[in-house]
Amino acid sequence: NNKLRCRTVYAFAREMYPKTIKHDISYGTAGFRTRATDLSYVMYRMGLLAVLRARYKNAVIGVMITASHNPEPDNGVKLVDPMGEMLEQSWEKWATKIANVTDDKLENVINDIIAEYNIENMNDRPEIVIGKDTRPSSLHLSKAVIDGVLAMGGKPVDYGIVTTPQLHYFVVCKNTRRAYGQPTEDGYYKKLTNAFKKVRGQNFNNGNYVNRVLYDGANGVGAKKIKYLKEGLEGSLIVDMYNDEIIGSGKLNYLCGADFVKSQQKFPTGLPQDPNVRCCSVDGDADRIVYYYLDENKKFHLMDGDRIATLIAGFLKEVLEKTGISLKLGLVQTAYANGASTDYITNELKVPVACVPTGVKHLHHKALSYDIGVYFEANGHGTVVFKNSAKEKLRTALETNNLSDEQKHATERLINIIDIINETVGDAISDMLLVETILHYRGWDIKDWEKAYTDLPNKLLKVTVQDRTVITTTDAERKCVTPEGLQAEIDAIVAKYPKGRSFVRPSGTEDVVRVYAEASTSQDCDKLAAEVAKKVFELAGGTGNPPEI
Ligand code: G16
Repeated sequence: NNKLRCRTVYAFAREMYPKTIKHDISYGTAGFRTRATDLSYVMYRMGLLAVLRARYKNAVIGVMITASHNPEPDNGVKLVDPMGEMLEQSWEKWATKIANVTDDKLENVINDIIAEYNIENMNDRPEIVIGKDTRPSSLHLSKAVIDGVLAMGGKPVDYGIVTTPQLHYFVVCKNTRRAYGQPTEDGYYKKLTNAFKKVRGQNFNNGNYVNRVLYDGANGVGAKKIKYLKEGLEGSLIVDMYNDEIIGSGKLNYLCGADFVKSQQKFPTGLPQDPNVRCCSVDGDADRIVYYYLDENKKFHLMDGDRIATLIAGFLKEVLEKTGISLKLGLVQTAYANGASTDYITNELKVPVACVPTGVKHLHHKALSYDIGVYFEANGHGTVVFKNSAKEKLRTALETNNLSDEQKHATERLINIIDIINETVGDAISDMLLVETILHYRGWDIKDWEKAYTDLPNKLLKVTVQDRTVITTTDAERKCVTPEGLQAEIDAIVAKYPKGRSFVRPSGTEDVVRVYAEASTSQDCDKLAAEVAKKVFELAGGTGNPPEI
């Protein structure tokens, strides 16, 4: 049986999905990501790997086909571990190995994995849950994953077009035997909307809060799926949806979506420019969200992941205090977090804050070390995770009936709010419901929200270099180790600008080096970013035109 299967695996690989690309790719920040035309064999092989991983873990594993914020011609794939986490780091090297090996050595790598992890149950047929975004290429790439799963003897469960966080949710539902929820799209919408409506109650508006938000779907899966959510909200929140072009229009993430709004710091195309109206944008696979508005003078104001994190952490801290129950709350950020937000969290909210490298896998992992961990990247990717013991403590406190009325209310509120949150991974749609819940609770409009602190002007630039791996970093990416001398140059430049801060790192999803800068004025910030970008270009082998200062 096994022999027959092996023959199928390798015959398929050679005949249907031959490795056509010579250069190596690696499993980066969010799996493999490159031009869609280069990915068929990688997808097939990820199907194989997913089955091995599922057999090893004795659990359902997920495969998501998406390139999220990247342009439409790109695509990508990431594996989802049993509890919704990104693929465990020690397996990333196997993913890279299996993707890069020549067709005739594929068998050897698979045997190496089986030997390394002592996978004995090679006849098991584990379920592999598969989802894809709206990219036209996703269709045939998901077929390649399915073929890989079948060839290795797994059972593909194809969810079709879904958001990345929905796929994570399905995996967790299946692995918890439905304790987390029903592993269906309908189950997902019902879980979120029922919890949302319960917390909101009958008064849809409160103080300055109005229950209407403009929603930019980035012409992607987030636009398709919000329609179902809206039905379940039954008017408790009015979501006016924009940017829902048909699949294959080439408009995905184009001049719209969370990545465009955050990195360009601009209002997206397609939404009405009404003053002081609360707007939000999600990205191409709906795992990131940012909020923003235009004021009376058409000035753009951004509420990014840092703002969302501080809104959530401030709220949780307050409600937690009201419960009288002692649980450790913490917040996790990356080096991209605006310095003003970190000051606010530390000095005003007095919530412990940690800094980790870019990539949800790092943030998620760190957040799990708190009873309640809030994590967000500045780009709007994040969620809240609760330890099981923390949930248990809240439920037990409620059951024992020793709470005052205020404590009881606060505890109930917190328990209901857990169900609005997709704890499995950052989820734009669930995050939107959480933000709306908190703004409603506080009676705030978007301007009230903005008052908490003032962002330092900041800038994100991309520099193209011959080989971005020449840049290596340490200290949660805040310091550059190689090329030698670059960090000293950055330090010297930064020292010239009040409240200046800058760092550089190779992107894990695009073939560029990212440069981040912040300073006390926007002029200084622009100059600082440009100077650092120029140094990167000079010392790290820049290509094309050097950045201008
Ligand atoms: C992915 C990761 C994020 C990361 C972003 C940019 O987001 O999931 O954690 O912040 O890429 O990463 P990099 O700067 O390394 O290119 P997404 O939404 O594109 O999947």
